[in-house]
Amino acid sequence: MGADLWIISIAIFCLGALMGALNFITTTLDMRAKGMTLMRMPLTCWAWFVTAILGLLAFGVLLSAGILLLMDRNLGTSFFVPLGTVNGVLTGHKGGSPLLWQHLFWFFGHPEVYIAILPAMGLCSQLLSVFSRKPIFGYKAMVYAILAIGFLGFMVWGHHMFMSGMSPYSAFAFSIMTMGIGVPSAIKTFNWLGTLWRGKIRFSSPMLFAIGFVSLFVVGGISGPFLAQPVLDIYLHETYFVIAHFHLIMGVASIFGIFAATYYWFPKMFGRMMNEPLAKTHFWLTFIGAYAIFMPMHYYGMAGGLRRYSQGTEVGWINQLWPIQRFISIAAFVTIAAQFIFVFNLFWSMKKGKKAVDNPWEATTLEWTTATPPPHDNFGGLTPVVYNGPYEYSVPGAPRDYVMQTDAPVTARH
Ligand SMILES: [Cu+2]
Repeated sequence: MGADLWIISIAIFCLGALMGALNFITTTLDMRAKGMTLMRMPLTCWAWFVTAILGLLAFGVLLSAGILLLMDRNLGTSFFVPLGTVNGVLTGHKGGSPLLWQHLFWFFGHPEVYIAILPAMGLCSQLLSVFSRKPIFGYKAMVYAILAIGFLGFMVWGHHMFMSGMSPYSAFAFSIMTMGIGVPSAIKTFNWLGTLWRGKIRFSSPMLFAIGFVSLFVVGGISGPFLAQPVLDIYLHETYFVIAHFHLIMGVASIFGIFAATYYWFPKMFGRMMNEPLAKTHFWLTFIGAYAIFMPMHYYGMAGGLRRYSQGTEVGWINQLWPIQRFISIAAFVTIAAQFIFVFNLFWSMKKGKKAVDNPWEATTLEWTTATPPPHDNFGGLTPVVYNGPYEYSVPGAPRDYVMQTDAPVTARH
């Protein structure tokens, strides 16, 4: 029975993988026929592509783990139940491993971090190029860095389990792999800075959020290598240092991606511009607010402040740290309040915003070649033909400072 289930599961997996591969090949060939080769794809699309693969591989594991957990709770199995109790209630089964649950959960949980942030990385790369009026620095390096981050993301789940009694040798391997993710992340960061360098920067609201994303990504990411050291992680585990780290990078940085994308594509979606002064107020309050919330958390965590405790009044030294908590709470309320500016701007601009032209940001990618808002099926039945790469800004000899992907080729940069 067990062996049959294995064979059926593996057969279903192989069939799915085969269908996915066929779909990828036919779609790629279709795109090629219209000039859109993989290396002419905007980095936003590359990031979504890799995110989709991560989603396929990671969520399946979470789903399986969830089904096993439900069976443990309801059907009398014992995948994760070590002794005869579940939540303090005696059950008739035992012999499972809670560590198995941790492994399955984090095999999903770590790639999930990249599922949240890769799309923001892709679209912020795109925005930095558009609003610096420069080609993205190192397009191919950016693509390979996304692929490397996606691949390494599946190798490092054990860094969430240093405290589980893991062998120091395994911990060392997970630690080295985790440090390895720093390499493609640094490549991306330097390329973002290289894109900004000497650009004719336009500080429109999508660009502010894209730059804010880079800032938060660096500041949130830099504490990753600290936490990747088992010896430091054993001290910092369950402290607010961890909260500060992952909220900055996975929470706020990704949310900045969502805001950047909304301000950028709103005109295309609704045919109207969002209000810039409101957008900039929203940016500055959120940007300063995010730092005001999460920077003090690092100190609170290093001083030993623990997560998941509603009060620390019994413990003297936690009492002394209470003003930090109070400051964080006030900063959080102010930052949350600032989000109502965004909500108001969103709905107000749909009705009252100034009318948008087809290509308000003077960008090069395909969505800006079609009408605003786009016709049914996006291109009115005419699939555009692509002649250029996605980041042809300040091209020498071109009539404008940008060459759209559908324009006749001026240079053969890609
Ligand atoms: Cu992780």
